[in-house]
Amino acid sequence: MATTKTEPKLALANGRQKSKGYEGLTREQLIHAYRLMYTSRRIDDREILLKRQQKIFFQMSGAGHEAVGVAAGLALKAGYDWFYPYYRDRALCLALGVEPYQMFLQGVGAADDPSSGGRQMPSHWSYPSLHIVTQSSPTGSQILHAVGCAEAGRYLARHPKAADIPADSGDYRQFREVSFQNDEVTYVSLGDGTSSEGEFWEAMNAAALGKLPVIFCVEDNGYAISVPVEVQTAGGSISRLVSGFPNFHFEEIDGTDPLASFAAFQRAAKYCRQGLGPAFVHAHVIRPYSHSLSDDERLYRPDSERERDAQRDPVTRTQMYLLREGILDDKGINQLEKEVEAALQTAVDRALEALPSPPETVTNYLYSPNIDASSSAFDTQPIAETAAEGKKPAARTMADLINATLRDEMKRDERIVIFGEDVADCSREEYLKQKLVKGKGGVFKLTFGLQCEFGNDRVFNSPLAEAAIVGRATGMATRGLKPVVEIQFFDYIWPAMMQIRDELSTIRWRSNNGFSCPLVIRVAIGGYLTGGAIYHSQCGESIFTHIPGLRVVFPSNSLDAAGLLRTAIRCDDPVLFLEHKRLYRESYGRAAYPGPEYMIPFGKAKVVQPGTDLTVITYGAVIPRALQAAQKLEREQGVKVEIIDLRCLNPFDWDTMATSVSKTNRALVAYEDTLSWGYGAEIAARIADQLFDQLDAPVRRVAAKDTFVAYQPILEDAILPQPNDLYLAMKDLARY
Ligand SMILES: Cc1ncc(C[n+]2csc(CCOP(=O)(O)OP(=O)(O)O)c2C)c(N)n1
Ligand SMILES: [Mg+2]
Repeated sequence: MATTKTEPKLALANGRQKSKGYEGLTREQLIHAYRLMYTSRRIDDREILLKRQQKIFFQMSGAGHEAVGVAAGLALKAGYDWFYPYYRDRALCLALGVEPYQMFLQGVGAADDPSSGGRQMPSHWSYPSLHIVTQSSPTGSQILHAVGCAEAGRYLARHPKAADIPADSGDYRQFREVSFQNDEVTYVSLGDGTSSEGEFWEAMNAAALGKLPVIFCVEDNGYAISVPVEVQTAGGSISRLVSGFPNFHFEEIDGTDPLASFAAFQRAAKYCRQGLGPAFVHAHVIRPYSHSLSDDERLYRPDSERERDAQRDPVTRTQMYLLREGILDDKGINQLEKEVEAALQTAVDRALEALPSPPETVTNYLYSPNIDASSSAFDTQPIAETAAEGKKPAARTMADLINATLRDEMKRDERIVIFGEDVADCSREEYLKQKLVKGKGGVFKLTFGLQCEFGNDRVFNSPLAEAAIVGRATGMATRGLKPVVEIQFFDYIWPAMMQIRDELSTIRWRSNNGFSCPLVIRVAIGGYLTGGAIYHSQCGESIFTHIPGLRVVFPSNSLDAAGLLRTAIRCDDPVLFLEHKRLYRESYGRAAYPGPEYMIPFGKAKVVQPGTDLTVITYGAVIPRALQAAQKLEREQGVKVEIIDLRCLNPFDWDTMATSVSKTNRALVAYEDTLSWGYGAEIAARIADQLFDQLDAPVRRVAAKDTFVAYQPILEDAILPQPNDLYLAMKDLARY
């Protein structure tokens, strides 16, 4: 496909006079800008050809968006500011320093593709040294990361010591170099259609609340695939809709005009660098090459409309401008274009020779290659608390020890920030200072006292927006902070699911270890609450253990909670830390404070009761129920049940399970979640597969009924697995 032509008489920037200059750009910079724009368009043309020849496998063009992209690239600083572009930002990336060859390597999916090593589609940019942060494909999920990135920059400017890497810290910091600039800006772009996503509005709100230095750039080409803007955006103008957000600097520009765009970005960047707040640049652009190669816009756009767009083609407009201004003559233009063509030819030829990564590398970088949280480095002993003479140290609840662990770790590591709904003691700090209130510290009080001790820079309430909690945390973690965020109830984790499934867990893998975002999401989970009902009782851990790249931990007692939470915080992977609400203050499983260095490695189960006749594999709130059932069975029938507490669900401890089942020859898998397709189904399948010869009985499961948890306690009892259900299953299996 060729570059779209426009009428030479069309002026750039509405007839800007020569005497006005070039918005601070020199003539050489203008030529450079044109070279970048032309290169961008020609890379698209080349890729389209390569796709038709089946030499690359996907194509997404930046055509029509070149002027605004180059303008942003020239106004901002690669490797200094931070960039969360989207797939139309080819010209921006070229302006920031990405080479055409690297773009073709993306297309062929080469091992040497610096953005992903062949894992992510082309036009999904990721270049760590330029601060272009890895891109996924869901529309708009990068926007919250940009907010978190800006928050991290500001946090580090206020807490520069947090960037230090203590010698022998033994934790993720050893591998997380942190850099920041006091006046850095974070750029994030999106299409007009993407502004309909809820996360966009969550991000705008968070940026306005925090007066964060984020430039939001909406590249409005009037369509989201086939859906026109007036069907997408109420009133047809995103600028009008966002105009009420406080603290913003707003720009609405012709994004096909590089000079108007450059001037807008200069103003936006200045506003952000001064710390006045975020900026919103609404750039009207065109989309001359359909949505993608899989789309033919002639099916929904008449020629007349497409021709009107073509009149505003940024590449030809800029070319005409250079000619009219006498910056380049015909010969100069020809020469430049020839140089670009020759360079692209060489780049394509080289890229076509590049090799893919060997297939055996496909699981590399799902997790940190630097820190193995299952290793003995995370196996430390509790240090006995000193108690008054003749007295035993106090037995602490799981809630107490989680709170203590958070406090200890915050003292040790200034990169830790805690936020979520209601986690602060009191957002109106003056009430605390005047001692008018005691403070809340979470609906379960797990974060009580932390804001008072560490300040509201480090412990703060977020808006009620779960995607924003995880998305912002992901952006912060990408910069090297260690967010330990809270999702108030597991039942409400679902708005964050896109962030967890498509961002948090994929960032390291899809960027081929270029970026990572180790953080901890603490979530109150589970039922047995007598009155918790459908929306305060859910389990569903298997939905998360099904996600590669995410560690999932589920302790059943105080000591394990403390040891595993510390490992979660110090390790280098994203961790979902599931805290059973019913166990928070249970008398079962209380323990003395184990000291500030106590850790338990991931993937190490615990035999909570040894036995010889039957193995019960379980975790969480089923543990005390299984113990009760097993003790009854032993009392009544002398059956000795071995109970294994998995503690960590990904990774999980297969060896301990296999050793036990090989000894008892009988296995019962028990879990609180609904029976079908639950976590235990995988365990049961593995036992059947790998220990078939050892078994004297079928592998059985005890779990919740395949329904929701009801409010009425009698119904709740009938739905969730009870000690008696476990007892009957154990008895039956032991007899089999
Ligand atoms: C969450 C999500 N939903 C749907 C899609 C499929 N999709 C990809 S691009 C696109 C349209 C985006 O339009 P717009 O934001 O205007 O950007 P443009 O492509 O026009 O630059 C859609 C629906 C997706 N990638 N992600
Ligand atoms: Mg669009």
